[in-house]
Amino acid sequence: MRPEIIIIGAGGHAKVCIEILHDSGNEIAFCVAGSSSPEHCLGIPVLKGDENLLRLREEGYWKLFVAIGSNQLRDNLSVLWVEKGYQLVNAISSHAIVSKSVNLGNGIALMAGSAINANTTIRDLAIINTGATVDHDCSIGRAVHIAPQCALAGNVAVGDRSFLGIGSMVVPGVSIGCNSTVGAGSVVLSNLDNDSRVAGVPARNLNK
Ligand code: JB3
Repeated sequence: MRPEIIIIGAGGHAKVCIEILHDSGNEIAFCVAGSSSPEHCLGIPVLKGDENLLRLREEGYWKLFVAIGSNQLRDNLSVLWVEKGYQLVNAISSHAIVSKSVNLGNGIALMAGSAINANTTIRDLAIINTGATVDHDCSIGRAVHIAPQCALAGNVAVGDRSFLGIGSMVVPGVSIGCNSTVGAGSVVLSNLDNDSRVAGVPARNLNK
């Protein structure tokens, strides 16, 4: 079995995750990305085409990090490749502050300056991006992306694959449904259904 990590993706998100994984002592063998990708991503060779993931698995690689910002694509690719025998690792910056009572899944990215407070749950494939804060007793769903500088107060729930844009804020106790989008800089004051699209201060529904 090979100890080096395979990264899916070779774009901006992959660069940040590669640095975090390197800084925490991991070796990375290859990125696997689309046909128009560069030859290298921060010095890591890029293999083009997902057939490479099958070959690498047969060669004994098993640690995988899916470094793709799109929530739906990150979720789909993870399901596919975990079924083929890969295991998802976490990329947790040494500059993230994570309470010891936080419950973390797999395949998660916690960027520099993020802070996760007591008794919060972060499910598989979530991204808590640079400088975002998630306070006590929150529940962050699978393949959620909390963009840079967001602020979630206590007891906030965010459903699977939802996206909170840069600098958005959520007041205490609010629940955001699955597959929802909160525009940059919004302030969410009340619960949101699944598939919501909101923006503004206070956040208003864009679906209507
Ligand atoms: O906002 C911040 C701080 N970061 C954003 C991040 C969360 O999401 C960033 O600014 C971007 O908006 C986005 O970063 P990402 O996902 O790296 O986007 P991009 O630079 O477009 O790179 C996408 C990568 O995924 C490329 O290398 C594609 O080739 C690769 N890709 C897309 N589909 C795929 C597939 N790779 C594989 N192996 N298989 C696919 O199906």
